Amino acid sequence: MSPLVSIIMGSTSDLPVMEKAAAFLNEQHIPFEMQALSAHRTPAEVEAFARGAEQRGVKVIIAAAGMAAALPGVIAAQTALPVIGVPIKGMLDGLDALLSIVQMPPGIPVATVAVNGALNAAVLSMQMLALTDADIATRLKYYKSGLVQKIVKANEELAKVKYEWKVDTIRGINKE
Ligand code: RP5
Repeated sequence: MSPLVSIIMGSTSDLPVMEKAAAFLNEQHIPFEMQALSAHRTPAEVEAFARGAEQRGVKVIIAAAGMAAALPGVIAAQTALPVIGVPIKGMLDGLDALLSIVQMPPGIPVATVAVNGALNAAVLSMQMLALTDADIATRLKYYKSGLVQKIVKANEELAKVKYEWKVDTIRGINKE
C-alpha cells in the first residue's frame, strides 16, 4: 500500500496537533505517511522528499511547521503536487507561522489552513483525492452529511432550552 497523502512536520513537537490529521485519514481509510523534516535543520532531506514524492505516488502533501515556518513553502517550490500548509501555534499565537506559510510568492501557492487546523488540512486533502477517486468521493459525501446531522441535533437540543422571552424558530422563521 503506497501513501496517497504525506504528512510532514517540522518537529515531533508538532505531533500533538498533527495527530488530528492522521486520525482523520485513518478513519477514512486513506493511506498516508508521516515524518518529521525541517527546512532549516534538514534542508537536503526536505529537497529529496519534495523532489521524489510525486514519483512515489503521493497525491497531496500536508506540511506543518511553527515559528519561521519555511517548510510548506520550500516543499511547494520543489514539487507540482498540491501542498497544504498547517501553521503551528508556538510563539506569537501562531501568527508568525501563519504569515510565513500563507505569504507565498506568485506561482508557488501553499493552501494554508487555520492555525493548528490539522483536521481541515486532512479534510481538504480528502476533497482533492475525491476528484479522481470514486470510493473516496463516496466516503467524503458521508462525512459531510454527518456534519449536517451534527447541526440538526444541535438545533434539537437548543429547541429544548426554555426562556420566558425565547420565541421558537426554525431557521430564523417564527414557528407557528
Ligand atoms: C519548527 O519549530 C517546528 O515545526 C516546530 O513547530 C518549532 C519548534 O521545534 P522544536 O524546537 O520543538 O523541535 O521548525
